[in-house]
Amino acid sequence: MLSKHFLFFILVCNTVCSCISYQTNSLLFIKGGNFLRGRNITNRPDEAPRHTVVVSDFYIQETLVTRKQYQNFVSDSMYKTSAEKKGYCMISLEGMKDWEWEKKMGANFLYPFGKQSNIPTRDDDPVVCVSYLDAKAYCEFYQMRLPTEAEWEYVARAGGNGRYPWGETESINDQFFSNFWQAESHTSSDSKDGYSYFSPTKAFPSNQWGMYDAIGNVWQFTNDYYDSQTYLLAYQTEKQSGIPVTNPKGPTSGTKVVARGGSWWCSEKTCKGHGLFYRGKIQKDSPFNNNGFRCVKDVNP
Ligand SMILES: [Ca+2]
Repeated sequence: MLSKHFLFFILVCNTVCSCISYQTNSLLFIKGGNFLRGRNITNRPDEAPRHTVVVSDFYIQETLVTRKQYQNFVSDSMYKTSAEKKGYCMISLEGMKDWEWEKKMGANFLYPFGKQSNIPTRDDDPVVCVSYLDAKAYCEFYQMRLPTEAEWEYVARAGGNGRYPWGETESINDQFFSNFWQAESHTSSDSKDGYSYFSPTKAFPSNQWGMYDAIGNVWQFTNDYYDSQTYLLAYQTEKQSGIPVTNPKGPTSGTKVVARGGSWWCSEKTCKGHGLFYRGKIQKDSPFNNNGFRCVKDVNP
């Protein structure tokens, strides 16, 4: 299946967006095509039924936006993030209960565990403690946008139809391909994949289309409002017209947006959402220390 697709690696800031003042991470050119979205056997109705989705050509950032890149954006734009406005970020830490969160005062994208934390962070970690609004502002500043839910999944799947880009299991022969949580609960961590918290954006191999952290590490904001009926409506449209939905953008309004892919906080035991089927949803101005993003760019803006 992969041979049907063309992947061009673009060193983009020299060729596509030379107007950008700070270099963002490289863009992958994604040749449009179609993929099967959703699954019919699931206990989550918003993942069904399975249907075909068509997307056009676009570019997508090969890695998640890093903390350093976001810091450059803030320096250049004087932008103030949701966490800075609110005075806190919602954080999780090793030792917490599985669904526990802490409203950490003073935590923001520069201090994703709070200012007194001694947990090390790196410039090439994905930026976290940013909201959807913060992610959208970043992308637009660099003449890009957030991916639609369909665009994100098309690239993350890289031609596959399973739960993960590489198959149906999180690891193969104890080799891990993404950053999730392996322990039975969050009260302890065995970090089999090498990281208790988020990992540098190229710590794990890319998927077959060159996308790093296709899933895992941090949830990824999409530009689509969440609607539990999105898949059902697309399926019905295709059934009635005989034509699959093309470049779907989700509802025109809503209270929450879609985030996909799961994060370092997710495990098989405590967050069955990690993988390529689960559709996360979050308030537009909510910052968490396991949410991040990447941007896309239209071929013909
Ligand atoms: Ca991990």
